[in-house]
Amino acid sequence: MSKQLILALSKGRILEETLPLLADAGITPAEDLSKSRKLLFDTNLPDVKLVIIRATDVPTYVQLGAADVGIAGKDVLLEHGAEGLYEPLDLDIARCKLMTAGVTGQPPAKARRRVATKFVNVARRYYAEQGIQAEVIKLYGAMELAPLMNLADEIVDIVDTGNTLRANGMEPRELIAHISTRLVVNKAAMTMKHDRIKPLLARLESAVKSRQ
Ligand code: PRT
Ligand code: MG
Repeated sequence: MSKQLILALSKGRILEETLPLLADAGITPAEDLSKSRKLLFDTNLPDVKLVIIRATDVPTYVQLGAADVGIAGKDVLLEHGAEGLYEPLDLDIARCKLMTAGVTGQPPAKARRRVATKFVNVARRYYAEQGIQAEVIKLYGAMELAPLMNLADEIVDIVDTGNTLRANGMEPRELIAHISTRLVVNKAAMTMKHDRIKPLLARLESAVKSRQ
């Protein structure tokens, strides 16, 4: 196994908060990410490279060893599953909540509940644990639309301020999980590249602590 370290970063909203933490840990991209269409970047360190990919693809890259280390939301990790991954560090960024939500003032459906979400595994697990019969409907975005269009009775989605729900006549209901961004490490890489990963973890951990 090469001693090169590949870090998989989630593009989108997590990226903006990830880069300053990485900079504090001594890693900066060799070029301006926002001015490039590239997906694979060199850094100031000759043996560290960054891949910038869809948040939902980060666990797959790390699990299969295409990347050694990844940065992804706990929501994505819960949905994907943790097989082959260590999750040694909470980066304490992009905090939000995974919640159920429904139309404001409308009581939850009594019989089999129709639930629209992109988090189908999380939703199936949650409703089963609650002993609620649910038909989980996979959507890829705009979950808030589903109850308005009578596609579903409830949604499972990320809530931060609640403004998106309110703007669509919906209200948050049950908390499923508190979410923040986590660092994940490929289990084999943690052993084989321990001498490289351990100091990176230590520097990121102190970068996180210095912000709290
Ligand atoms: O775009 P793509 O499909 O690739 O992925 P994505 O849309 O999930 O990526 P992105 O960049 O939007 O979010 C990545 C990660 O940010 C998520 O996996 C979470 O871990 C984290 N995060 C933190 C959030 C939010 N806060 C958040 N508010 N992700 C999404 N939202 C959205 C939410 O989906 C809803 O539409 O914001 C809306 C709710 O916000 P409020 O403030 O109106 O409640
Ligand atoms: Mg998005």
